[in-house]
Amino acid sequence: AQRHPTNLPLLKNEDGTIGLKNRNILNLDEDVLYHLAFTNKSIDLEAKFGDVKFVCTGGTKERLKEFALYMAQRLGIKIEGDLRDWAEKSKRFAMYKVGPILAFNHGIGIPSMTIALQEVIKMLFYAKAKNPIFFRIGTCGGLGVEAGSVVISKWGLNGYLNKSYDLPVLGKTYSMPSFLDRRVAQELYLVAKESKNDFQTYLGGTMGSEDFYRGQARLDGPFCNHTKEEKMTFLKELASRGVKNIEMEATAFAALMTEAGIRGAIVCVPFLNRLHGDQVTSTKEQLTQWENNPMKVVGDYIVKYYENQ
Ligand code: R2B
Ligand code: URA
Repeated sequence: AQRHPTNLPLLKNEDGTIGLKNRNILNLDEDVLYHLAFTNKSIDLEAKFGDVKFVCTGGTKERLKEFALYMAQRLGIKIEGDLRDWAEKSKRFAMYKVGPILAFNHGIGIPSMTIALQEVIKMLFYAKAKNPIFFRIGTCGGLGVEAGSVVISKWGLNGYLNKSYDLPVLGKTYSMPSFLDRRVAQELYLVAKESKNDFQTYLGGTMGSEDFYRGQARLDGPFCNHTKEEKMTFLKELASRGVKNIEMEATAFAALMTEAGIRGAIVCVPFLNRLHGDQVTSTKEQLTQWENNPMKVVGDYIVKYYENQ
């Protein structure tokens, strides 16, 4: 595999704006951000998004809208009428902004997430946003950690047990390291501890799998070619390597943040402990309530940031 160079010069410009190394996009008259359904010319991106400081993403539109409204309330930002969905015409994704917070959904899995993420990175490049920090809030299966707790990721591990995001490019594997920003992860963990939440918070590795069923060693998919014993051996092997949870985007999120020179963090809530089963059996009400836990941790982090300004 072709290795991504780890000694990249810092991509960020001196003023904190995102520096992208792809010169091809500088030569475009107009850049169509197709999945967001706008271009760098159809919206004055610098005027509308130049002040973005925190970017939050996650699977569903509803959750990310809720996060935007939650942050408006926590930061005392008044919203008149319904919150504008900047990507409404796309139908696929939704994007909201309240004050310095940008929130968009990324769907399920690495390909959907990387499309949304790359277009938002370009958008913030055009907007000249300074030093934005990205968070993914999500759901996951826990490994030896209880449902309703919170796991902050240190790195992503792929299905071959490598800490990398491996993408076929022109017929060859392009392998990118998948470590998350250590400082933001540590700070989030400390903020969560200080907040004395009624849920536990863990810092650990995250497996980002390419499938919800066999790819996560489940026995309950329509297809299964492994035994219960093999599943348990695999999950215990993951746990012994420091993996605390399994979701479907961690490797690519970590790798693209690194490649863009942007600090990023992943904060997830386990919906079950995978050492005890495969099916998500809790009630919708319970799951919805648990989904507030990552929002609370990220919200506390952002509020603290402004308190310390
Ligand atoms: C967690 O939950 C989703 C699958 O149910 C996926 O997006 C993920 O990472
Ligand atoms: N999301 C996942 O990817 N896996 C789980 O087990 C639960 C939520």
